[in-house]
Amino acid sequence: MAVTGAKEFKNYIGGEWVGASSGETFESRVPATGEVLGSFPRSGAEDVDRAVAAAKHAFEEWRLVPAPERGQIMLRFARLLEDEKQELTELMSREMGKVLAEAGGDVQEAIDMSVYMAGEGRRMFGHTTPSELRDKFQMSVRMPVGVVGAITPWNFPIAIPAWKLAPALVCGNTVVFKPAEDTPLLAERFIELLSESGLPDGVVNLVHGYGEEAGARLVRHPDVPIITFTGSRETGVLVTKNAADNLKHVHLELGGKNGIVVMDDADLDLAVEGIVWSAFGTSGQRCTAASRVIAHEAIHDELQKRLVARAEKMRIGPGWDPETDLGPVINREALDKIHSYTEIGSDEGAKLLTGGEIASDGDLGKGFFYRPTIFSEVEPQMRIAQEEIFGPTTALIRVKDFGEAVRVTNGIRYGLSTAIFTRDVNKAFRAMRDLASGITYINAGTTGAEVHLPFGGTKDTGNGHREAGQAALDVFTEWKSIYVDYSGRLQRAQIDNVE
Ligand code: UN1
Repeated sequence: MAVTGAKEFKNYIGGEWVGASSGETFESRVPATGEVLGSFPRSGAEDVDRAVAAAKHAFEEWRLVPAPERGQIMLRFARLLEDEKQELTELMSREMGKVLAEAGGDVQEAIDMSVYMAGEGRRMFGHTTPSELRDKFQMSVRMPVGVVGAITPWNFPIAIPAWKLAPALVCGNTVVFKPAEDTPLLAERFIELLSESGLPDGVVNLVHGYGEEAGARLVRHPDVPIITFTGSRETGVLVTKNAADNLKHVHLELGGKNGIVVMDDADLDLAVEGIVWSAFGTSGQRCTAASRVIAHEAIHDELQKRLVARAEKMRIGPGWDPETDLGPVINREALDKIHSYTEIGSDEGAKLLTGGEIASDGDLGKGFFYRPTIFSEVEPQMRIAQEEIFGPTTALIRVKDFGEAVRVTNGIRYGLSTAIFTRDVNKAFRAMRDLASGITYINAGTTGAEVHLPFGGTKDTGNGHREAGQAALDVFTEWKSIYVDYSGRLQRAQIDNVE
């Protein structure tokens, strides 16, 4: 793939490509090699303010565009993404680092979400309901809220912006988008295609920069009534606090410490496939990644043996190489954090079975590569079993029975995704009921959510909202109840129909 070189990219505000008012920039680098992909505006409050003003202005007209027409634009966007899928996939394998198959899946998820939300343009159902009074009609309808501030992470650089922007726009909101500073080039391509699909100027605005600068201003801006944020728990708390002064709607998708239960009656081959895919896919950098395996004692040792054998066969390399199983992690800071958890786990008394080191042979030394890492003899309260590592590290915890498996799986602060491998239908149904998470998989790993079901988690994974599916509409609209009295006289609810 052609390298873009150190080209300078811009923000997109009110339909124009403009630099940061400070003139400052930051660089995007390839995590596999360190090569520079381009430089981007390091935006500050002034740039955010201009973008919000453009979005606020555009809202007045956009909210009046019929929703099916807004949906049509989303459908065109989906088609443009389809046309550019190969290019975006290759670019993602460079800028974010994930392997080609997964990068293609990321783009596909954005296509699927855009198609789904295009259809919402013709649904977006409200309710009609009888009145307690004669000659009176009533209904509830969904109304757009205004300017949405969307702050997205680097791990799904095309899919997550689509999860947020597609429903926000179809619902009639306008958007100021602050993408992760690790994947700005993909965000820029995303916005180029979105604007090409026919959105009027100002409906979508892109402001590059750092969370503490551009992101913080967006969160505090009084003309931005909704913030949708995907990222760490710590930042989610900060976003909530800073948005509180303006009583904003805050939609959060935060961390996970997802567990896969493997019962004594499980299909072990299938369980191994599911664990390897969920623990090491995307180098463990999914909030749905399986960073704990809760194994029944009867199959624990056999499972451990097979997992280690599989992990040791994984080929580490750049994402764009079709031979690669495990790509780099996003940056130096992430690599250091992941490695620090190997030290923490060993100090806590867990047993390092494989991996646990930075991979730096040959060209790998230029990038940020970590070997797939498995710990055993992990106790449920250890930090490696409680804290989100966001890397290719998983912890095996031994349990005696189903009850203990459920207690251990649930014994964490997060509640995003859980999974169980079992052939016992009774245990499967109990797991569906008892595993405390927004998503539960039966006989599959913890990753791989589809776009038309609610996505999100319980406990510290969020604040009760869900994205994707119909649930996304609840984030991006407000209900309005409308009463129409055609009796020609003043009828008083709760009074005139009471004898
Ligand atoms: C995330 O890691 O933030 O279910 C999203 C999955 C993907 C989405 C993950 N469809 O793993």
